[in-house]
Amino acid sequence: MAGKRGALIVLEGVDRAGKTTQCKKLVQALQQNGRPAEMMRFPDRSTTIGQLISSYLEKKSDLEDHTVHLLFSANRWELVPLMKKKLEQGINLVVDRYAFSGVAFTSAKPGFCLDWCKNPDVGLPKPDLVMFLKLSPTEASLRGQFGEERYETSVFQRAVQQKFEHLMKDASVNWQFCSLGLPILPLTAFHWTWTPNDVIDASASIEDVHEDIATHSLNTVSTVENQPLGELWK
Ligand code: ADP
Ligand code: 2DT
Repeated sequence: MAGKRGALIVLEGVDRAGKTTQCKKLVQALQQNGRPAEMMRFPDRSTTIGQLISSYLEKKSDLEDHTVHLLFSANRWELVPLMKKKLEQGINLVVDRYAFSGVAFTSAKPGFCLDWCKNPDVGLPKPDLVMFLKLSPTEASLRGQFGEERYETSVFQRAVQQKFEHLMKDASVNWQFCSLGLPILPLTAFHWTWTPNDVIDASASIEDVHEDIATHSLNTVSTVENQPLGELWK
C-alpha cells in the first residue's frame, strides 16, 4: 500500500438513536485530531438509483420488496469506487447506515430470510468498525414522533431491532462491543458472553455518546491504517 489508508466506520441503530448527530460530531472530532474525514449516508438519495429509493420511502411510488432490496444494495455498490478511492487517499469515512440496515429492514418483512438479504452485499468494503446505537422504543418516542416515511412505525421498528440483534452475533463483523466506560476488546475475544446490552448506550447525553464513539473510532483509525480493507461477509 502506498500510504496510510482511511478507516471505514459505520453507525447503525434504530430510528432517532442519534446516528446522524453522532456521524457529524465524529467527522469533526477526527478532523480536529488531524485525521481527514468525510461523512456518507445510505441510502444516498442523490443518485438515479437513490431517487427511486427516496420516492419509495416517501410513499410516492411502490416497488416490489425484492426489487427495492436490490436497489438499496445497488446504491451501495455504485458508491464503492468512490469509497475505495477516498479510503486509499487516507480519508476516513463515517457512514450513516450500511448493509446491516439493508438486511435488518428487508428481513423484517414477511417471507425474507437473512441469507437471501445478505447476498447482494457480500463483498462490499468491510467496515473496520460498526457501532450500534441502542435506544429503547420508549426513549426514542421522547425524541419526537415518527415521520411519514415508509417503515416508520413502532411495530416494524421492533421487528427491525430483533434482526439487528441477530446480525450483531456475527463475529466476522467488527461490531463495537463495549458500553460506556468499559475497556475496548475485540468481539472475538469474548463473543460467547455477548448480550444485546453490550452496545453503544444511545440514551446517554449527546456528549457522552460522542466521547465513547470517538474513543473507539480513533483507536480503529490508528489500528487499520496499514492493514488492507476487508470484504464484507466473505
Ligand atoms: P437518527 O439519525 O438515528 O435517526 P438523529 O441524529 O437524527 O437520529 O437524532 C434524532 C433526534 O434526537 C434529534 O432531534 C437529535 O437532536 C436528538 N438526539 C440525538 N442524540 C440524542 C441524545 N443522546 N440525547 C437526546 N437527544 C438526542
Ligand atoms: P434514513 O434516510 O432516515 O436513514 O431512512 N433502509 C436503509 C433500508 O430499508 N435498506 C437499506 O439498505 C438502507 C441503507 C432504513 C432510510 C430508511 O431506509 C431503510 C430507513
